[in-house]
Amino acid sequence: MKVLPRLRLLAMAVAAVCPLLVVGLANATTAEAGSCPSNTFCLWHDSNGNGSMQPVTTLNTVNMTDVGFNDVASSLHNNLNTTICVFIDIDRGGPELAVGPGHHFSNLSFDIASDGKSWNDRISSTGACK
Ligand SMILES: [Ca+2]
Repeated sequence: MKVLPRLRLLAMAVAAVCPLLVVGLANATTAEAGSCPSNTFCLWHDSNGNGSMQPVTTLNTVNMTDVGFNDVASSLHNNLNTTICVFIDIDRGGPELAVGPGHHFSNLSFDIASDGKSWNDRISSTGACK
């Protein structure tokens, strides 16, 4: 038979091509770092808008202890149309940092509070400035 060698060759070719090429799409659905919704003040766990994000949509006092975000924020973006303040202590206590509309702080470890220490991982409440 003349066909057999050809079939064998074809079988070998198919076997060589067959190993599956799995294309990695792991990062395709990752949210863009630093995106903050409109009419929202955003606090992020990490610098440059990375890590988990805590949204705040009111100038009323929000204690970070109540929302599970106490002393962890490392970057901010104010997408409200008004200035909002963050505070070292709950109930708008301690030093405050005013964040104007459209302003962001990409790394709070570079921003020093009135007590001489950086703002990184210390914010405990947000609300109207005093
Ligand atoms: Ca604090």
